[in-house]
Amino acid sequence: MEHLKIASDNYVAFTFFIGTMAMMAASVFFFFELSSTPTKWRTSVLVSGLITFIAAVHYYYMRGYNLATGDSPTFFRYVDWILTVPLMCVEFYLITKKAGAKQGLLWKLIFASLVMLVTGYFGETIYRGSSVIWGVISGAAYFYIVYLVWFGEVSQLAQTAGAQVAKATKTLAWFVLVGWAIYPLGYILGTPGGLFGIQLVADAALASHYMDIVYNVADAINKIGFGLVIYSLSRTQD
Ligand SMILES: *C/C=C(C)/C=C/C=C(C)/C=C/C1=C(C)CCCC1(C)C
Repeated sequence: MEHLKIASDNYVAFTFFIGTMAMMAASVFFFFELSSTPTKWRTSVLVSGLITFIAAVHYYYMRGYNLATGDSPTFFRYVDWILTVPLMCVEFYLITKKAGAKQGLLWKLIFASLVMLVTGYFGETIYRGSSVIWGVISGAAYFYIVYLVWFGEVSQLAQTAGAQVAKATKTLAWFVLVGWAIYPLGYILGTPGGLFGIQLVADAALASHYMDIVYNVADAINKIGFGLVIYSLSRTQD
């Protein structure tokens, strides 16, 4: 086996390693806490663990890929997101289900998240030259999700699902509005002319390094933080 050296100022590799470990630790935590979780919250906490577990496996691969090639693991990144973001939509559905959430709402959220991610993938890979257009379409799908969780069905249902569910949903809505908004920043930094034709980082290699750091930090906040909100909801009286 070859031993690869990591420079002490290689922050990209650093965040991939920390990301892997943090996702693993969070998964162990959520899975072990399941046995002491009230039955009605068990599926929600299980899904929190699945989200960080899927991310842990992908981070393990992304870490190795980045270490071996120095490149951005765009493919693994998007496979991870395509599996985990719909699961975050499932979380919204599960906690509002008792207040009457229909499956139609779940499909709306999942569909919007897939449009957001597939168009983002196009902009980062096959159609890099038109990353602005794809970014805008992806952004529209993102704002639709923001709308659903802040003003639409999700928020309306949460109001009638008890004080604790309402509070948790509001916190999760903040994650979507602020935490998820970090991703388009990474996209703008990493794609050519990402900000409506303005190239923020001229050096392409450097641009993709910045993008990875931004995505890695965002993933840790959004996957582990999101899961912990669900976990604390499971420890309330609601
Ligand atoms: C665990 C992973 C999560 C929560 C990933 C979320 C990803 C996004 C919210 C990505 C959004 C994007 C845009 C809104 C526009 C540019 C392209 C994307 C895909 C980076």
